Amino acid sequence: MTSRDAILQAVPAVDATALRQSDLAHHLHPFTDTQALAREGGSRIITHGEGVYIWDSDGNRILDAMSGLWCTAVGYGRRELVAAAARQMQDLPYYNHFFKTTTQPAVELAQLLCELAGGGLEHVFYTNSGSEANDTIVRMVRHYWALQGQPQRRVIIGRQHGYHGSTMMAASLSGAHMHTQGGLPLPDVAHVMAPYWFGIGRLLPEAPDPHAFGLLAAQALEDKIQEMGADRVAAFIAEPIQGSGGMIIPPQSYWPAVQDICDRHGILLIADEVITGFGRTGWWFASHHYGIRPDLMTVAKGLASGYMPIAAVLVGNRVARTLLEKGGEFCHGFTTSGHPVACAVALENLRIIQREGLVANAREMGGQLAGRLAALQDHPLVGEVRSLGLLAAIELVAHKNTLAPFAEVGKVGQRCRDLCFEKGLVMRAVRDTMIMAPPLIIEPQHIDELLEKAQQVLDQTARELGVC
Ligand code: PXG
Repeated sequence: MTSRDAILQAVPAVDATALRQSDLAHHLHPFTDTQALAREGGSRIITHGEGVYIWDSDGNRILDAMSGLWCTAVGYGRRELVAAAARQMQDLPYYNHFFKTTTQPAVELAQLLCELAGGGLEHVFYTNSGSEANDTIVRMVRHYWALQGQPQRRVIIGRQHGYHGSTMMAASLSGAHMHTQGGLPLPDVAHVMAPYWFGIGRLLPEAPDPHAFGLLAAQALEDKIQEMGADRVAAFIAEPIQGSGGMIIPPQSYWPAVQDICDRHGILLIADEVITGFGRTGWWFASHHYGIRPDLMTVAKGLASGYMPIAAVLVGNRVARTLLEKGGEFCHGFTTSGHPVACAVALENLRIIQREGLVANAREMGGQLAGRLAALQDHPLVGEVRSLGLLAAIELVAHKNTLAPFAEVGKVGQRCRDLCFEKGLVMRAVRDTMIMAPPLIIEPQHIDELLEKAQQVLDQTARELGVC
């Protein structure tokens, strides 16, 4: 019996129709229009996964080129992670780290995280989600500046198209698309443009090429700092590559210029590596690739490959020393911060990434993915393809010659996304950009399957639009 058959046998049969009805009746989904979902008959029920594949309740096998939600670095069905969780649950299913207590997995994981990150990031604060981690950072850096005798340094600068989470502060730090509900953004948050060449820079006469645009986008940060007053700005937060904003890979000129601006103004640089961390770009962290020296870093998702909810703030020496030496008690923490089972699973997950050389695999497979994507460049719907490691995007355009976007933004992307699912492939649409972030365990035959299916879906979308 293959391991897949064993899994299928172990999966209890579900009454899909009843489950879907109950889901519609009782389960409020994130970022979902329930009325529209009901019209389509409800949610697809995902029953199990193995390797790079997931299965739905109709028995369809689907290549998950999004790693769930950018999470499953080591793929689905890893027995080592199940064993690590079971062991820890047996020994100590829960304890907290509040009142002079600690647990072994939390300590070991913190040490490993600091070793992997390097660059003076030598302290770890645990949270349960990336959103909580970014909220934590804001409290931490404002406390840091108060301890430095500069309590007026409260402003955090984020970027348009940024995504830092859904809690009040994390959503405030995110781009304007996250401010339409709930009375956001909170005060003392500002935003600058994204280094998005295809979507923005290409259309600006003052930016003749990506290099010049990278410098211009960095200059927008300097301008904003001057506008706010440098002595009021606490930190700049940014994803090295903007993931859910549309896989925005900045021009090479961008990050060195941003680093220089933060250094010159003494502003803390926060790298949100929730998506880009743990090998996704072919480097342990995208900061290593770009030469970014963050003062603080947020990690989540790939940290435990999504098997457990866990995230962390990695704190550099500049901030940590002040907090430790002068800060007293940091009045912040969650009941399940550094949950021992989540830490044990994360630890084993990182050891798998190390043991199996998955960072190198991401780089190698990323090279193959880039090569295969380049062949799509001639497709009548494709305006641009771009990738770094196992992060990739295909920009769909209405007019190949002018690269003009579709009049109704997002409709074609959604259609393309739905067709992908029908063909047995998960890609995600951001506006009309198709994005992918497959598991780091991906092999050449999966890249072939991914690109064949993507090609078929693009062809069908083009046929429906009457463009080929
Ligand atoms: N930072 C980044 C860069 C993220 O991508 C968060 C923080 C927040 O993490 P939590 O664990 O609080 O969700 C994220 C999350 C999407 C999508 O559709 C992306 C995320 C979450 C939900 C949907 O691409 N990223």
